[in-house]
Amino acid sequence: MASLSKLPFSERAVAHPHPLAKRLFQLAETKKSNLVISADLTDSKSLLACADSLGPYIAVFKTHVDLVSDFSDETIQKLKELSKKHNFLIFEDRKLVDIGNTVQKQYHGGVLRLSEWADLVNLSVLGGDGIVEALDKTVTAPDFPFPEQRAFLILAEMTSKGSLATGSYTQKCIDIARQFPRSMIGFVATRALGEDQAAEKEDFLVFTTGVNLASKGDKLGQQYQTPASAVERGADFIIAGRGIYASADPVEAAKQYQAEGWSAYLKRVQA
Ligand code: S5P
Repeated sequence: MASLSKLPFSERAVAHPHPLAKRLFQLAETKKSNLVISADLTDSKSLLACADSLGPYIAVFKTHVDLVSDFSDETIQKLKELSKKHNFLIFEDRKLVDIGNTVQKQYHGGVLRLSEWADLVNLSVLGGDGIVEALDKTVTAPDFPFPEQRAFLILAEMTSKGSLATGSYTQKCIDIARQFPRSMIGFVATRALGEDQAAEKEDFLVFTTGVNLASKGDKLGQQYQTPASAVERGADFIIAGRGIYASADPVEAAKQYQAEGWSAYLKRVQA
């Protein structure tokens, strides 16, 4: 079958079985943005100011709320309001990795109450598929308060030097995701995954981190590519952090990443 990443988001929105994926494709198309800001800021005021100023240019706002020193219910309340105001999804980059019973409690309840506000959360399958089954059960339970409004991404590759998430591990991520289409909608990866073996109607979303226009990497092992190269390799959504929020003019930088990411996407779907 034709590679799904060559189809426009509008068509993928119609065909996708998961309501949250549909919503994301639609809002990306409306805003002409496949940009995710990785807002790794360490206080609520900066985090919320970032969401408000960059909100018009992004499809998804990615958080690490455990970095936020004064994180509180109010932070979340305000972030949710901004996600409505600017029409973006919230992705908590929590990288859940534990036995099923533990992650259920970390995701639904606990101090972070992720299920109440994070449209997307990612996880690692280091411990096998029990974590996936547990989270799938949580969000598909008849009494889950946000039915079909929550989904997960599997961390199938990493951008850091020496990453062990390669080869058969990455393949296993694809195999596991295929078993849980009601909750696993895609991957954090550096390229399109599984398309060569894709089953009819399968459409995993690919989020690619390590995107930066000005740098090739940092001193702690991070490795970067540009928005265009990420999209050419199969990224549907590009994730940029310091390249935007640490630049001299974050709004201008966000506009530039948005424009480059979107034009690379258009080039891909029009090829
Ligand atoms: O492989 C990965 C996966 C993730 S989620 N490499 C990454 O860098 N990340 C995250 O993306 C990382 O935790 C950080 O939040 C962001 C990259 O930030 P930047 O400032 O280097 O763009």
